[in-house]
Amino acid sequence: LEAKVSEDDAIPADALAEMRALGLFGLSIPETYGGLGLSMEAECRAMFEFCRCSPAFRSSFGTNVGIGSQGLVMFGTDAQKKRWLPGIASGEVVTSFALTEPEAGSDSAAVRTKADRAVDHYVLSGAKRYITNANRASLFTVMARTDPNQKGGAGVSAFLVPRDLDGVSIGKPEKKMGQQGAHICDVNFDAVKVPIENRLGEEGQGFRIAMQVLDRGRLHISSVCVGVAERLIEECVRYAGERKQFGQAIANFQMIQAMLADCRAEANAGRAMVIDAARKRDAGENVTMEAACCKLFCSEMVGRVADRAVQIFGGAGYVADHGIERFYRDVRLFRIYEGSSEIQRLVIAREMMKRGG
Ligand code: COS
Repeated sequence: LEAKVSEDDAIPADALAEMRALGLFGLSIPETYGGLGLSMEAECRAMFEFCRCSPAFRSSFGTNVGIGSQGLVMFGTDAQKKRWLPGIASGEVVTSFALTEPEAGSDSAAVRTKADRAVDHYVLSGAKRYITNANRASLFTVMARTDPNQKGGAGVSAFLVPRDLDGVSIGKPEKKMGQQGAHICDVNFDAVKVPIENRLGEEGQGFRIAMQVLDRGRLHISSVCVGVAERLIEECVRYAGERKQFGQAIANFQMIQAMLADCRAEANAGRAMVIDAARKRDAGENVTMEAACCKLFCSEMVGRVADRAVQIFGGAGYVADHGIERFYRDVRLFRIYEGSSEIQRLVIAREMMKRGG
């Protein structure tokens, strides 16, 4: 289906239904609420396997498993969890994470969307940008400023905002470089009345909630990068064995072998890093630095693997028929979303200063 999904910019409804039936939307949702309740390590291992296909498929359930649900899983009240998690786990409710704004990308503490407190609700106003799955979502986790006197993260709170509240509107999906079939849109809030019981955590905790959700999300994305790298390596080994030049398979040439070997060594390193960090998170350790290391290394690693894949396939890698150029475009996003490589380096260095190494 990969070529069709890319061509149509949509995943067919029956494939989505099959993914729901497999439990993919609820991998990380606790079993009490109808999910599979996988550990971080198990979730990452599932992604190593699942992501041997076009990343657009993962994106369809990725927000439910990760950034769209984990604020609720980690910081929600029992009532909030009972209300929403079963629908998220089954895939009936698609979730989305609304942090980024036109003027708040890497500097995510600069959000301007505001939530003014009234008697029994907040009035939410502002604009969010490049929000994954916004066009399919029925529930948003929204970070908004509740204290205009606090400039940074301290004035930000998190809210669970159902799509059907008056004043919520969604822009058209953006035309993108890759990952067709996965959509990002603007989301606008025009004086939306959000009930007080929809606030996630306390007032002023929203930025920290977002950061903790992203720590986890960055591990998830790293495992996605490993899965995609495995697929590309498989394609490269197959093609290098089949393609003949100078009277023999190009796999016999040492310059091709060097590229294959570099791909294998780096993918293995990425896999080992992810498993190690996931195990630490499962053991209750703080993995802010480890998750950022994984995201930095794995997203750059899959970029190098995709680049070598185009080189090994040569002209065939550049034309659309083999799908290699599609992966080359798809993987570029991994170095940008859920924190760019530059932000990962910054997070790593800050944690090193705190930990003394
Ligand atoms: N876990 C828990 N708390 C965290 C945290 C984490 N991972 N990261 C930061 N915090 C806390 C800090 O401890 C600090 O708390 P105090 O004010 O009590 O000291 C507070 O949050 C503010 O942190 P900091 O001063 O580090 O914030 P900065 O504005 O300097 O920004 C970066 C931090 C740049 C790391 C953050 O804005 C970031 O990750 N940006 C990228 C965002 C991103 O990934 N966007 C992608 C879109 S979402 S798909």
